Amino acid sequence: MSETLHHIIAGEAVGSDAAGESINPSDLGDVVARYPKGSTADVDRAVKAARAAFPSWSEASPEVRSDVLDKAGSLVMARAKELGELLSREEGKTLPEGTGEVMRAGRILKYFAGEAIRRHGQALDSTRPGIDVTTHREAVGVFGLITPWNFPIAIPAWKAAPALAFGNTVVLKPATPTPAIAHALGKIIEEAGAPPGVFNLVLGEGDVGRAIVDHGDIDGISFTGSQGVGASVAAGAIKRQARLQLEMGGKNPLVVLDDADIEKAVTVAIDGAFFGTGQRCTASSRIIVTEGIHDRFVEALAERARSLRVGNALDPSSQIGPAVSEQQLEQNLRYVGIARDEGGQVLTGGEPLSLDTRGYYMAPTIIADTAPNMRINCEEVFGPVASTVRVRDYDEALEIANRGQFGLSAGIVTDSLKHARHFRRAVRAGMVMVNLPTAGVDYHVPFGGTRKSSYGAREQGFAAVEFYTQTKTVYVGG
Ligand code: UN1
Repeated sequence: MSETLHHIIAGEAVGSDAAGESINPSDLGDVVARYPKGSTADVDRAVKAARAAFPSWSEASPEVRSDVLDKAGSLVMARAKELGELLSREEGKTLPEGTGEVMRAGRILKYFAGEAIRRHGQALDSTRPGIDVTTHREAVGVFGLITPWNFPIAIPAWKAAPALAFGNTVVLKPATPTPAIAHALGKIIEEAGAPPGVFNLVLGEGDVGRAIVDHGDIDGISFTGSQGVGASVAAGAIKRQARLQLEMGGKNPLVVLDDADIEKAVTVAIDGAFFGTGQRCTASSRIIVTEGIHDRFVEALAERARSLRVGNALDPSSQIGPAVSEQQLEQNLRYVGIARDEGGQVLTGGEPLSLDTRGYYMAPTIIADTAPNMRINCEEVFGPVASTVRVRDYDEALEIANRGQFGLSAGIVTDSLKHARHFRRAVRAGMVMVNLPTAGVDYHVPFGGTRKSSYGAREQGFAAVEFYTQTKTVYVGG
């Protein structure tokens, strides 16, 4: 059964060309949805609708916005099974991952229902006697949200929910491979009572994103995606001085020290590297192992990787789903080839898999004996591919972990408090995980990285208020 989608503009279903197809990556014969390919004119209409809705939405009682988000969160959670299936069918993550992500989106909406009514201003003593100083958080205006396919409901939720909570209106452009689940979120936000124009959705391809970046009446842009596209979004946004937030790639190191419990280290590495088919910007893709544990750990890791069941995302026994698209699968395989040519040893995986249904399947891949500066250790693959690097000791592990252009998440597996504490302080990353996978984060705390992984204010939790509000400082004398 294939659904026909529309843009959501000013509360109306717009666009009926159904020129695009969203295909199930686990079963290429299954068309999940047909959608219209938006144009610059559709973006312009959506921005006009968002602008028109802004005054009354931003001036409404915070309770009104809180109620909409709370209800949207409840609706999302009540439909978690059905939406989780849709997500897994469209994106290819396993059913528990798909349903889990839907629940997470629901929680995010509910968290920001609370944030809407929490007091975010401050009252301070002036340095001059008899004067009061206060700061106020005001809505900014219209936000353009450009979101990726790998968390196709959680990321739209974690950008849209704070934007709406603080009184802004939005135009969302979801990633081309995953329009149906983003559309479902949009319909739920409408059903929860968001007035027409508060949440707009324009489906389509890269030119829709470009039109958002270039639109003179969009006040801020939040983007999650690749570093290359992020850089061009930044150039366009800065040219017209739009507010800007980018979440991009990672090449996240996981350090395993000699004193680590092998079982625990393998479990952490497998989760970080392969769950979600490795399609997480927070995935552990460089596993840096000290020499005392190296051989035993790498052998156990490869054995566990071989035992993972790759299959149709909708089959409950699958542990790893397919890559999202042909292009992504090709990229994964290309990087395996590059790593081989550079001298890496492919211990397991590295090949596409033919299963019962035709899909973009690939075996989880471990490439051992890699050197830190090989391309496989510098560039983001975004698939179920992890490399291992042998090091002498903690100091060398840290030095290698800190190399490269990215700095999103970094993990360490150790029982040494001394090394865990030092790593926490010395590693150059926005998020540090001790005895935990580099991926998998909470929704109520800041998310983001350093260097080329992120740009602008942090996302999520209490940090989101920075990006989605502007501060007014008020001085009152007698
Ligand atoms: C997670 O690790 O739970 O695109 C979230 C991504 C990140 C989200 C990761 N922005 O993969």
